[in-house]
Parts: sequence; C-alpha cells; structure tokens
Amino acid sequence: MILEDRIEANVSVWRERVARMIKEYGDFVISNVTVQQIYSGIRGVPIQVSDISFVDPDHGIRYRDYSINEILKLLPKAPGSKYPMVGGLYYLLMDNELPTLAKAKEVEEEWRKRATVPDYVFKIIDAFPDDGSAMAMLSAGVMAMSCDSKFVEAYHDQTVGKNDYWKSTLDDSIDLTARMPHIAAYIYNKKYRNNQQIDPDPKLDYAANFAHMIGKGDDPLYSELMRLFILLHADHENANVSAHTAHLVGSALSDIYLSCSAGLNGLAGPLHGLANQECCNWLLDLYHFYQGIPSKEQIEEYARKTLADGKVIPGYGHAVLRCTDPRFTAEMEFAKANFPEDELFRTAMAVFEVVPGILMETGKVKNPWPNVDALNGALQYHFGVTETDYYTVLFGLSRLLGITSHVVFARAVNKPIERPKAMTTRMLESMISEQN
Ligand code: HAX
Repeated sequence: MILEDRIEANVSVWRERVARMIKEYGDFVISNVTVQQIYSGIRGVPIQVSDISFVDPDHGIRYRDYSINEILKLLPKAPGSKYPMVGGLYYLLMDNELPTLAKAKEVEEEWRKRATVPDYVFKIIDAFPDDGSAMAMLSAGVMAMSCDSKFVEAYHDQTVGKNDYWKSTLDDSIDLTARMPHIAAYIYNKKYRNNQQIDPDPKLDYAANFAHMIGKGDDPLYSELMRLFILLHADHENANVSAHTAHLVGSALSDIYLSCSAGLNGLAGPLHGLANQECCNWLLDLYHFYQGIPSKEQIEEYARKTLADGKVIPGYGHAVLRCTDPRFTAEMEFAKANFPEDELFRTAMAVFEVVPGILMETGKVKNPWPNVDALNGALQYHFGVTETDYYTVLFGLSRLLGITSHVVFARAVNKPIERPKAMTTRMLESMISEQN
C-alpha cells in the first residue's frame, strides 16, 4: 500500500533523528514556564514536535512547510477541478513529499476499497434522537469502530513488536478516514433529510462523494467547496485541543478510534470547532436583526452589544495566529470568484471591515483578525447547507486527516506515554517565597 511503503522507507530516518536529538541535546533548555502559563492553559509552552504542520503566528498554517497558497497551487487537482484531491493532501500529511496525481489517486483508490461502514455504526447513530448532537453521533460512531481495530489485534499478537505498531495504526487510520464521508453524510441525512440515505458513488473523488451523499451532487461547485474546505481544515499542528487530545489518548496506546473520538469531543467545544456554527448564527442574527446587509454603524452597534453582553465575537481572534487567517482569505477568494453578491457573504465582508477595529479598542484581544470560522458557515449556507449545528461535523471530517497523521507519526517514532506534572498551590507559593 502506497502510504505504508512511503513511511516504511522513511521511518528509520525519523527514528534516528529523534534518538539523536534526545541523546545529544536532551538537556538543551528551550523554554522556561511561568506561573502565568501554568494558570493560563500552558499557553505558548512548546509541548510537541510537529513536522506535519506548523502554525506560524504571522503567516498561518503550513503543511509540511508549504503555505496554504503553495498547497493550493502545488497539490494535484481532482480531474476537471481547480482544487486539490484530498488523497494527495493525505499523502503529503503522512509523508513529506508532494505527490503526483497518480499517487493522489492511489490513496483515494485505497480509501474506496475500505469505505464500507460497518452496520453497527449506523445502528449506534440511529439510537440517538434525530435532534441529538451531531458531534456526539459522530464521536460515538467513530469510537464504536474500536472493535474492528487492526492495531488492537496487532497489540495482542505476540509476534508483532512495538516497532511495527505504526503499521496497524496506519491501517486503522486509512479505514477510519475512508469511512468518514459516509458516516458524516449519514448523520446529515438522518438529522435533516428525513433519513433519506444516499449510497456512495465509487466513481467520485473523496470530497465529491461526500457532496453526493448529502444530496448536493448536482452542483459541481459544492464539490469544489468541499475540496477546499477539507484542505483548509485538515490540520493546525498537534498542540490544539482536538489534536492534542487525540495524541494524549493515543500515547496510552489506545487505538486510533478511541483517540480520534476523544479529539472530536474537544473539537465540539464552542471555543474550538463549534465556533463556525456560532459565527454563522451570529452573522444570521445580525443580518435578520437589520433586515438585510447591515451598515457599518449597525455592525458596530451590534458588535458592541455582543461584547457588552460578555460574549466573544465568533470567528475573530486566535490563540496562536496574529494575522488574518490565510484560510479565511482562501475562502473569501472562493466566494468572491463564485458568488460575490451572496447577501450573507457580503454581510461577513462588511463585518470584516468593522470588527477588528472594535476588538483592538478593547486593548486585550491579542489578535483582532478573522479566523477560518468567520466565513465557513456563510459559504455552506450559500449552497443550502443551512443546518449550522452540523458545521462542526464538516470540520471533524476534515480534521481527522491531520489528527490520524500525527498519531501514526507518534507511533512510528515510538513516542512514549504523555505525562506532564501537576503541583499544589502551596508548592508554588513556597518556590516563589524561597526565590524572593
Ligand atoms: N471577541 C471578544 N473577546 C475576545 C475575542 C473575540 N473574538 N477574542 C479574544 N477575546 C478576549 C478573550 O476572551 C480574553 O478576554 P479575558 O481576558 O476577559 O478572558 C482576551 O480577549 C484575551 O484573549 P486572547 O489571548 O486574545 O485569546 P485566547 O487565546 O484567550 O482565545 C480564542 C482565543 C480563539 C478562544 C478567542 O479569540 C475567541 O474566543 N474567539 C472567538 C471564538 C472563535 O472564533 N473561536 C475559533 C478559533 C479558531 C479555532 O480554533 N477553530 O477551531
């Protein structure tokens, strides 16, 4: 299998690099931790090495050191499409080589062979009420597949050593990512289309097949949006809530399904993946409140009221970024090129002109610029995917590509169980008083 061959070819180099780092520079100090950082979500403390992707605060995410613009240009495109094939993106995340179109297609072919979702997954999703949380359904469906895990089988097989655990983890990752579009579509159809399910179409590429399964197959532009959406949301280094959670769980040698289900639960939080739904709802409320595209003065009034109510303005700010998110820019360009007159998009653009200034005025927001969530919903809305409580599932579908790549890499280099240290307030106080 193409991904296994590539990783096999590189794994000894990766391991030697890690071993050399620890052996020769194990005592090298890269940062000190302050009291404030301990109390503030270990913000800014390096806790991972992430070669798969890196969030550059001033320029945004880089996958394997390529910027979003480079990735959009350099990855092979789906036939007849302006946007890269998801299979090529997965190849790049798993390795550090830009794939050819043939290689991207080979990954998608592997997914096609493994796309059958076990029936018990659908039964578990069916057990939820139709108005239940879409993310809870997704997480439960993913977690259930742990009973099929090839890693668990390998772990109990006395003949498989620790150095080979990555192979069965990769196998599980490909199975999981192959099944994700159908599981995500099943949830959409159960919740919003009276359970009218649509079978996968093996002739379609990964993104187009998902579009087809939620009933949007007739509009080729929606498939283009999903290719772009999946690419933009695939990874954001491995220290954010969802990726770090999945890594932490995986570090206990839990299988990929348990790890990814835990990561999805983190993604479901309003300060993380749920923000795209909150942002779209905020935009819609604003648009309806003023009965159309609001003026700058109206946006200002509305944004100030949001802040005065003690709420955040969703879609703005970021824990790491200190610039306009290039993923926001890529989505803006997509909308400008294809539906510049869409009223919700124009509302989002008007907000972009006003909100950063208001956030700057607060004097406390470190990054007043839009993140990717500021436009996600408006774009989905344009195509009639108006069910905002589903948007985080779209994010999860995409993000598992990055998360599974990180977990495979961690297994390949035998990263150990993660176990930071806690201390008591009394210990902290006495350390401080001893030094003062
Ligand atoms: N609106 C109002 N206040 C904001 C704000 C915003 N958009 N962004 C930050 N602030 C406030 C914070 O709440 C914090 O206030 P307090 O000191 O009173 O607690 C202060 O500004 C400093 O925060 P920060 O250091 O600039 O930002 P954080 O790293 O603490 O938080 C968040 C980063 C993304 C959570 C934050 O900017 C936020 O809540 N944004 C709105 C929600 C959002 O868009 N989330 C999606 C982020 C992208 C993502 O991860 N997607 O998955």
